[in-house]
Amino acid sequence: MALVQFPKDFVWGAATAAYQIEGAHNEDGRGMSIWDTFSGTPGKVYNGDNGNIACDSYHRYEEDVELLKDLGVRAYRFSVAWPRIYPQGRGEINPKGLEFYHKFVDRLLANGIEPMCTLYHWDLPQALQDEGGWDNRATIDAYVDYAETMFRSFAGKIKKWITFNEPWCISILSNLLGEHAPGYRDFQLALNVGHHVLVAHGETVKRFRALGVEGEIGIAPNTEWFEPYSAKPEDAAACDRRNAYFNGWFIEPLFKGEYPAIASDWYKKAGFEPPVRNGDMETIRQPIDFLGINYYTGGVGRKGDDDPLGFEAVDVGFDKTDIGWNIYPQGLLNVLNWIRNEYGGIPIYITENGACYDDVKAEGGIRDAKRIDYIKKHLIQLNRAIESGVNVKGYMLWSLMDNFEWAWGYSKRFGLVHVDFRTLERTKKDSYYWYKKIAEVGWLEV
Ligand code: JJW
Repeated sequence: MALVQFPKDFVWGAATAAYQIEGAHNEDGRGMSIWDTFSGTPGKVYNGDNGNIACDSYHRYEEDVELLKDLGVRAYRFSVAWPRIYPQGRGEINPKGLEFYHKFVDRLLANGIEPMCTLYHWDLPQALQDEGGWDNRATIDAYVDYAETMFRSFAGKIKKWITFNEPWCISILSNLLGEHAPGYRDFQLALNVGHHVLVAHGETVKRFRALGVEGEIGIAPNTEWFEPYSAKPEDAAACDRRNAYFNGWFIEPLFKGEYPAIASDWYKKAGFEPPVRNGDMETIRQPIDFLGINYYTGGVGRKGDDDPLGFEAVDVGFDKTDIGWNIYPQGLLNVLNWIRNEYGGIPIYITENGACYDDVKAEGGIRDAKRIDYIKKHLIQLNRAIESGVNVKGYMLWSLMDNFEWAWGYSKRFGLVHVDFRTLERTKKDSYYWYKKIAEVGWLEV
């Protein structure tokens, strides 16, 4: 038996996002977002599910804070619905929207839980999408103004800010693969969106500094890691391209002010380039206070001919979670080592990691041993990174509770807390009690 010990001041937390939990889609002046539109379009979301009610956290936030309090976490990562603050994306502020988040944040603070606020977790106001969304540079200005409104309104209350959740999903998944809102399939559009999101991030960091906001600001890219199937150089090169396409594209510009050549050369050959204007890359390279890392999966890959990247994943028999993703804990260590080696000692928060498993309901509880096992294995790799000197400050487990899992609707559960989506009743799973102990003592036994 060995003890895996985390630093004394390590921040244990849990995460959610507005559209996935809040519900109250048409209350108190909230405007429409692209996810209302997308989930209202037949065939886009499993079972025709939508976030109209979700976990009803808009009304049940006191109960949710109680769950966090009892869980014993020091931080809660949540997101703000932009269309609650600016129903049309810009212009008139909706005071009821601000009021809701003030009541909620006050409640967190009163319970000793530090708010970590994501400004954009995919729910773009539909009014802005109607003008082209992130393809239109005017959306950058609207976003920075929304961010400033939040900084001013929550000065002294919220001290950790995340500009964007998962730029790869905002651009590629939503505009090339068509799986998420707004659901397009156009690579040039995806590159435009990704670039404008990064510029909006940089402009927001500039505004944050100019306003002298007390606190820290960062961004939360999602990462995956692929290692080569064989020692053949072409397999290594294929994985380098895959990692550059998924991870480097959205991380390298933050630190080096350049897109990774490994990917951009490839795209250029195919006739695609990001729409970089003078000064953009300098803007994107604004120093940030921390980097958020979301990590769930990865695997093994090699050179392949069918895919535009010249890459193919190889199934080498990894166990998978119920969402079909490989369980590859060492990929988390590889991502963290890569960041440290390439970009230095930036403080890092794991802003998402967690596991999708269906319930195992049993007498007296919900026996989600597989979720516990997944989290444990990732925490061990995280500990190896910390012991190796990677500057990891905290871990925000996805998710506090089962919620609307985007294109999968309510069919995929990531929560420490089970939610019955008919009655909205919350039930603590075994993993909740297990994580509570970790958050309390700061170590685990393996
Ligand atoms: C990849 C599907 C190809 C969320 C993906 C789909 C590929 C046709 C979980 N992270 O709910 C990644 N999540 O809101 C943010 N992360 O490709 C938070 N990444 O299809 C969680 C989905 C995801 C994905 C889902």
